[in-house]
Amino acid sequence: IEKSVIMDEAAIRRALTRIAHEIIERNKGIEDCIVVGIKTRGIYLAQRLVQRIEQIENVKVPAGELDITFYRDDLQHKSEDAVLQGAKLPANITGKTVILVDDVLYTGRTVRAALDALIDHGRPTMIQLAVLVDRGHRELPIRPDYVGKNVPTSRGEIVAVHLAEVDGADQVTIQQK
Ligand code: 3GP
Ligand code: 5GP
Ligand code: MG
Repeated sequence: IEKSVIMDEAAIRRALTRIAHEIIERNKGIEDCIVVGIKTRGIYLAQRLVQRIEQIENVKVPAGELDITFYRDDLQHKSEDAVLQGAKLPANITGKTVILVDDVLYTGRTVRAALDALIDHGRPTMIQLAVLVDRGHRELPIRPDYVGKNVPTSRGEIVAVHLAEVDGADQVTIQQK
């Protein structure tokens, strides 16, 4: 099977540094912002963004986590509903800007479930979305505010995101299913 590297360690590092700056610029600082990572790899990407933003702005940034899974636990989830499994969110998200972070944006169903969970929890002033890879094929009217890399894919391809914290090294690859 042919597998090609679409982001190496440096590309991931630069994309996250750029997104950190974009987040700060868009929000005119980072006051009243919370960074929330989605399940496995989104959580580590969120942590890395928080580190960079804290370095640049010299303030503490609150972080949170959401665990969203599909009813049917396979990778051909296409149209299954995404549901919340668990959440670790700051006590009060009302009046805050929540920046959701995920590794790959595909149909948008995961983000929709994340929006549900956030809105159950309080009333954020604004919710923004940051993803490392947007691979297209949206099934819902959801778009990211910050994108590491736009990767046009066919439905038969798989984008594999490897992060040092989970996989031992940073790399994004694309391959046929
Ligand atoms: P993640 O938890 O870090 O996001 O869904 C479990 C893992 O399988 C995900 O890791 C994701 O990287 C990977 N994966 C690859 N292709 C798909 C897909 O089409 N759908 C889902 N839900 N996960 C996929
Ligand atoms: P969506 O709900 O937008 O279809 O899919 C988003 C979630 O599913 C992300 O959290 C992501 O981990 C996972 N996902 C969907 N497609 C892919 C893919 O091609 N590669 C990887 N790594 N994850 C995917
Ligand atoms: Mg993910």
